[in-house]
Amino acid sequence: TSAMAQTTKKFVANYDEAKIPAYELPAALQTQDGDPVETAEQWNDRRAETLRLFEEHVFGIMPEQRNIKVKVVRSDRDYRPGVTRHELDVSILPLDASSDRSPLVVQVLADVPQSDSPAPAILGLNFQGNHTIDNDPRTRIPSSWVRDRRNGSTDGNKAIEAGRGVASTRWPSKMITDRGYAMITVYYGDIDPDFDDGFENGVHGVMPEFIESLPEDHRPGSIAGWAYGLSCVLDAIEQADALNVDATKVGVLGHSRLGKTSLWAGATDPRFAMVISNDSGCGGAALCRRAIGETVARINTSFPHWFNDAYLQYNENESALPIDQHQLIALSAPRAIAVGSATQDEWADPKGEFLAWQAAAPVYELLGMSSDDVKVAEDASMPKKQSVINAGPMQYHLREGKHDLADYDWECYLDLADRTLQTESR
Ligand code: GTR
Repeated sequence: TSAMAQTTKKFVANYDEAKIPAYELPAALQTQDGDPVETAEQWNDRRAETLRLFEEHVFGIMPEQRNIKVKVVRSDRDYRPGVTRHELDVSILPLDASSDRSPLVVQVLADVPQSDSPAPAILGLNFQGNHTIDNDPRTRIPSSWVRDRRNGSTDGNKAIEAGRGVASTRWPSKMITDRGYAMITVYYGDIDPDFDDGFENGVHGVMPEFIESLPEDHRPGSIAGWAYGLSCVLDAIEQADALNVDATKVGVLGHSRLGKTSLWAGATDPRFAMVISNDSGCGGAALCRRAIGETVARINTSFPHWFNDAYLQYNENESALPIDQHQLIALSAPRAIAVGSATQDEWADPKGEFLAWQAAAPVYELLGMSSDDVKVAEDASMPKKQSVINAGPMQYHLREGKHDLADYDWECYLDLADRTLQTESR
């Protein structure tokens, strides 16, 4: 019976390069009408077109307007010598100022090196709560939904004391502030809970009129919601002088589903000076058309709420997509971009991430990357483990090890920040 066929059809991931279907990537530098894109000005239009394609076919649409309020709720000077730990509340308010709907309150943690001049920063969402980044007993524990970890660090879907510090290896705050950067982090579930809630909760819940005004296929999934939240946090960084962070030098970082999110945040918000994708894989930096490891069909089955409904039509039909992921990377041009992969992370297709990074280089070239740097990017082959390719504002690295955000990854990202975010004033 067909019911039988459905229940027995299991997804088996392909990891064999020889079984990758023949494919051709969409040209980043050609309009949908087939016109070549040869100048920076023409790229402006092509960029807008590309952004719209990702909104309509992949992530969904969020409003251009944002309305936030920021309050500093804690400033712990010399949390470590020379570093202030701040906690902020960022309220995401309804777009219509006359609405009486309650705002969504997002908790931000920021470790900022003390200095006369505002610090550059790396902003990244975390998976388990700000209290999980170290053992600080004062850090607030989120009251929003968390994934039940079944390991004592949560109580069902509630975050608890026992979770303090459990994610500390991913957030090497001392390394970051020693190098002169602020580390700013937010629990992603404060912005939108990571389950299919039909737009009820989180940031979608603040703007029901907007969401209902969109065609159903274009309504925003969670990745679009999380990325919008990151823009709201950047608004807060701009507004909160007490933080002493330079909002023009903020890199946005994310791991895995949150790496998909940082790429989309970098695409939708050009104020992010640097964009960092760590092991982002399918829907992030990895080319969809290779269909190796996690595929569009698989991700739409496990996590349909991350994307819009239009994305479903590309299940086992990747070549029908009007874009591929090199164009998501290219939307960050000419800003600094880092793509990091890990050797044992085949599910995220390290090679597909590398090829997408490489295929974005022509857009960087059009926007001024030097021909020497273009040559480095275009001539490179997949690097060996624990090595880095630097081509102007573009960086790719392959870490040895599993799907994770590790010190080596951070070192690579901070090196790129040193090359691209720092100025004489510091
Ligand atoms: C996996 C998912 C990946 C990646 C990962 C993560 O289950 O298949 O796309 O996003 O979760 O976010 O850790």
